[in-house]
Amino acid sequence: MTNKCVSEWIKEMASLCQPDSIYWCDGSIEEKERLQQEAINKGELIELNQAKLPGCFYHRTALNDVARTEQLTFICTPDKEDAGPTNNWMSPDEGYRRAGAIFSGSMKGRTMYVIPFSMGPVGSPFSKIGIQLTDSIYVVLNMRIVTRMGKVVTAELDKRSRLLPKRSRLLPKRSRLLPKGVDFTRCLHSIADLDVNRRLILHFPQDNTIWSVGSGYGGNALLGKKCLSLRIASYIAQKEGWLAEHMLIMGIEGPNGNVDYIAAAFPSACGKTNLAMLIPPMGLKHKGYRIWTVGDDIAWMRIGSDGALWAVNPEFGIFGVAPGTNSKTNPTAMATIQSDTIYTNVVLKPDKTVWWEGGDGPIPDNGLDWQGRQWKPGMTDATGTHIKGAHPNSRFTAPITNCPSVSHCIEQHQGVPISAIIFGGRRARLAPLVYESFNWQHGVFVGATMASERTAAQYGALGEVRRDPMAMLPFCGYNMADYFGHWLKMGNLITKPPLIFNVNWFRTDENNNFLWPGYGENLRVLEWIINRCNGKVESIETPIGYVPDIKDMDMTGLDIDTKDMERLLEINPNDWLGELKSIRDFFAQFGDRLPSEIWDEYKALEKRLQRR
Ligand code: OXD
Ligand code: MN
Repeated sequence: MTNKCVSEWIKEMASLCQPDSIYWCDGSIEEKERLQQEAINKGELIELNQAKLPGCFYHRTALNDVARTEQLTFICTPDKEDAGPTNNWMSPDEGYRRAGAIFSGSMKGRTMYVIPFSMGPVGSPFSKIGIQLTDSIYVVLNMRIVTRMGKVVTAELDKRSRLLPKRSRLLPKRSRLLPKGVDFTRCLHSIADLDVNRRLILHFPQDNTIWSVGSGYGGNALLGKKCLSLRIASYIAQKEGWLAEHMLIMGIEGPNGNVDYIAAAFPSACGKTNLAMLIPPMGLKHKGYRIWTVGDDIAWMRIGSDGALWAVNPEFGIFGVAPGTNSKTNPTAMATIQSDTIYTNVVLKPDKTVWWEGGDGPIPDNGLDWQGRQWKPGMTDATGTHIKGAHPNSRFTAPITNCPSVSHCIEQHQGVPISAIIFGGRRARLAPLVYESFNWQHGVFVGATMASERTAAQYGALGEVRRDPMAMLPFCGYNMADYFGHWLKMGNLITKPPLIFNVNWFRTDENNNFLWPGYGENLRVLEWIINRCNGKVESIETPIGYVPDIKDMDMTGLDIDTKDMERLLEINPNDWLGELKSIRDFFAQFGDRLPSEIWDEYKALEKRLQRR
């Protein structure tokens, strides 16, 4: 490593955390095997049945460390207003002081692993380099899957630093005041003592720095993912003029062999991984559709020299939710996780294979649950509640290259051109199956008013709505009002903008039965969307946007009657006027900072609805 700035930063962090040793990860297979063995010896990993699941391992988290802890996640900007009302805020001084006290000596008796990683293809001028320091082998092995890491990235960082003017390579006194141009995200992570009262996930956008302490859970600890690729990247993207989004990217190869790419934002647990890996339904098979998966969670989108929007998946792996994943809901994901996968908090079967609720195969007679306790189906706790074997947020981490539908474009430095942006949420009643925005500005309003309902079966009271603009509520690294403003600005710069749509797979009838079958059948909606992008079909104008004429949707092989299709596409102006109240309350918290264009769209929608 020739970059003095990097080595001095590591020295400074090591003197804070006091590890026994420091190890630079090279990303080799030998290193992976050595670390796996060490993790097995320490009880951090269990080797799974290598005949049935080659290269697969099992991990259990601490009981209190099973999900992202949004309440302990902070944006640390000098001015609270810059974090905005939807983020937790702490001043940088307080953040460094409070987390510093927990990091202090936290790696005594441990090794500090240095992980150089690239978000995006190595060598692409659009990719961002990070270095994560961590004391967790589990984190190293997961970062190895979800990012490109090791020697190649170290070499790339050295190359970038050689290209800098000499003076900016000099080391400043305080690492967090690094000079402009030294371009890597400083990611410090320690599991410390896994005490939830000593857990903090801190982002310092001005310093290009992330400090995460006290958690080993993926979303909190794999710092290249949510922390860098969304929170820090969204801040950088605003400065540099691009978009960092919580979106899947998929290619739809049509009957003529053309591939149209779409990017789609859905709140967590609304089926992004399933959509990105969709299998065309039987009824459309004869058209020869193929789906190409570029990414299932994050999209970085830039304006290309052609004036279109081009998207890259900065990740290299999939960190997916296990429960509910099976050969019917997502056969492609099931194929993806048969090798080289780390399973976390699922059921461990006696034959050292794995299972989860809503998974494949018969329910095992017994096994060890995610807490390591003996588990049998039908067990109940003291209150009579059914005990689940797998944690509801149990996960698999798998290389995207394992995915049978992986796109050959994942290494393309400029990414793929996006024809359509899709926003979506879970709405039992309100939103139609699909509608198209009138234009970019209206599309930004559609994204900004995204919301998802909690169902009685899932989280809370039926119909309760959580507003989640662009599915970025937990991930926007700066004031969300400014984020809307940035989207609007981007619209002025993109000369060939994608069309913007909204979809809702979850509309139900009066008996709470889903009206739309979902899964592979969603391709019928995507087909209409692509046809709209290519100017092949007309649409019907409504107060909220354009909806399909039913005759333009290919329903071959799908038994759904016209009345239900009409209900799926129905727009009830009174319901929408009610929705406007919730939208207004949400927007009000941004005060004067909310761009006037968003209020213009609000008022225009209100007027169109009142006219009906
Ligand atoms: C999420 C995830 O929580 O992708 O959104 O893990
Ligand atoms: Mn996500």
